[in-house]
Amino acid sequence: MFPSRRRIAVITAAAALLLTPAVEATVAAEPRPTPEQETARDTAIYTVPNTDSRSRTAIMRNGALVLSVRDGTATVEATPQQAARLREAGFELRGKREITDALPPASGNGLTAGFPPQDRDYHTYTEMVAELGTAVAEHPGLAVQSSAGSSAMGRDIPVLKISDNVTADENEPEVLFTCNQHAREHLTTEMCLHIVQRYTDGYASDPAIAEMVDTREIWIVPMVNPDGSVHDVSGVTYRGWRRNRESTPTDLNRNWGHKWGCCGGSSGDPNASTYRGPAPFSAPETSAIRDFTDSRVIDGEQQITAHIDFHTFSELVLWPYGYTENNTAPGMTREEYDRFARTGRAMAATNGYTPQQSSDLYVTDGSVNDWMWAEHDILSFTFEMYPASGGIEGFYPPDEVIPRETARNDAAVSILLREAGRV
Ligand code: 0X9
Ligand code: CA
Ligand code: CA
Ligand code: CA
Ligand code: ZN
Repeated sequence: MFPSRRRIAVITAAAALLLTPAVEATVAAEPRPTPEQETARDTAIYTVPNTDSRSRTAIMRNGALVLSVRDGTATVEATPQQAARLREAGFELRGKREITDALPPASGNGLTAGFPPQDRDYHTYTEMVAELGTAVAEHPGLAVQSSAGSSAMGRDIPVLKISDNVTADENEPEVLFTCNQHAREHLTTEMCLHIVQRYTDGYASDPAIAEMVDTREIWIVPMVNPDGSVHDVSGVTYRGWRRNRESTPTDLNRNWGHKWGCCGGSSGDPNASTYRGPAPFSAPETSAIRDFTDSRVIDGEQQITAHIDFHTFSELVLWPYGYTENNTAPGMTREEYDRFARTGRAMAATNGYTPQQSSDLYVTDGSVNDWMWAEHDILSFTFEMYPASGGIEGFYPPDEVIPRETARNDAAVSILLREAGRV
């Protein structure tokens, strides 16, 4: 069923492009980051041996970014200033590789956006929208599209709902999947589209899928950060872009409102890739998902009980809190922590990822999971997808891995849907 769907989607997307030739250019006219902010241009990748969660948090506090960790050796992305600060602080930075030398070729020219021919199975923003349209057209009784709001540059942020009696709001546990908060993490958009496909195309033939669709309401946001995602694929190489595209770009996963900026887990430097923004929810993309989530409070009760925010990469299952290394904290009892750990470990046992509290990696404040849990008691996880480790190329695995690496999370997603019913 998928190949024909894919063909239809490609045709629809092509038609959409023909009909609206100036869309990218018009939309792109709004906020303009400064030239230095166009690419992660002057950043380089290093390895730093013998790190632990404390020292990785110190690395992040300097505005640098830990991309992955293997046996204590961290792969770190840093500007020259950040690298100098880290060395002054006593870190050993090895094996410098300029990011511009490592970014794989894309096919854009700054105005048009798209994946290069060898990565054509990845969906651009336009193709993602077409794919959702196809899912609704093929399954009008199971799927409805709505909007969470608009990005900084005015792009719609689509939300797909999947359930039986989908146009009605039934009294069923609701589950949220979000993808692509970080622009360059394109495999996550494919993960969300895979979930769409699995719970629509799979309904007629798979009784376990049908049971979940009948007893849950599933919300899917394939691209939380459409501007960043389009920007990342609009150059002659991939740009290694992480943040949104406000005039001063914000790291969306440091912009959420619980304990925002509290604990050295984000940066106040507008040039840092973990810049938290000027205020909690200052970014239109985070405030759109916040408003959508708030809108699921009905008669004083949040309907969404479970959530996964997909990222790449490192093959991890992470749970809150991210802002503190303590397991328990205000709003997180021992029992609640144990439920996170138990569910996280059960999911990780199915996909081979490493399960841990998110601050075991490094401290993050203003992340989505902390807000979802603290504000709404939503069982909220981060999945860091394939690959397990690597440098900047880890964000750009060949499109051949998409089917395997998205299906790899099927059992984990099933576990979360089941757990969502235990409240
Ligand atoms: O730093 C992040 O935002 C995530 N890693 S990434 O390499 N994709 O940027 C990890 C976030 C995990 N933190 C929490 N869930 N609190
Ligand atoms: Ca390929
Ligand atoms: Ca239903
Ligand atoms: Ca409902
Ligand atoms: Zn990410």
